[in-house]
Amino acid sequence: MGVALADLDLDGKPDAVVTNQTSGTVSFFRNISPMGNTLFGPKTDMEAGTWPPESRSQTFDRDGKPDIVIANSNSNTVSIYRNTSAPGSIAVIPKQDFSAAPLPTSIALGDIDGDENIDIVVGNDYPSVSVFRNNSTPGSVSLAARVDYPFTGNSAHRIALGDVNGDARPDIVSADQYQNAVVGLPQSEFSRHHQCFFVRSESQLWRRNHTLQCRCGRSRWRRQDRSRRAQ
Ligand SMILES: [Ca+2]
Ligand SMILES: [Ca+2]
Ligand SMILES: [Ca+2]
Repeated sequence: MGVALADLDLDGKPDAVVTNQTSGTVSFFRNISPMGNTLFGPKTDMEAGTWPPESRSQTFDRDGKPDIVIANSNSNTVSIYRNTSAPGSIAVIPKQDFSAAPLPTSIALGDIDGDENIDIVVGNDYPSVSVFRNNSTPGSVSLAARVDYPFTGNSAHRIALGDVNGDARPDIVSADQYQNAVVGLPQSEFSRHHQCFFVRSESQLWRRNHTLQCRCGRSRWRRQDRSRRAQ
């Protein structure tokens, strides 16, 4: 089960979207809270894939209305619900499915290639990390074929985006569920710059490099590792 908050009907109040793994559905709750209280209206259920663990919200089609994306772990798909709500009423079109790598479990959203369209990054338990470049136009959601990246850990179970190495491009960081590790995947494929993978054991995160593979150029993270090892 996962939850995302987004003002779907643009009434100024964040609404809730919940994925239900057992039933394979997504529930939409409109926020009807009066000042000082928390109250959601009756849920509206939509069909999802099989065993959806996570949801995220962003405006994919640049129409100003936040859309919903979910990962379906057991059907190996990512689904997008395009938001067609009007103020006071939540409405989305039925899911639009995109083929994912095996066992997609986590989602992070960000503009990977700098074209101002929000892209979708999916962490897969198999393990790998997939990037779906957003090709949407206003009123229509479209994703390019996913690009899969190898993952040095056992499971890209929870991922996040951030500029880890200071090059002003979002990088991918994942918690590895089964290896007690953090795995970083600095962005490179779109910019043709460096690409590195590293794994550190959780208990020795800042003391000793556990595993390090680097396929190119300079890495601030690698320099940090060396300095730590010298201590
Ligand atoms: Ca709302
Ligand atoms: Ca939208
Ligand atoms: Ca983009």
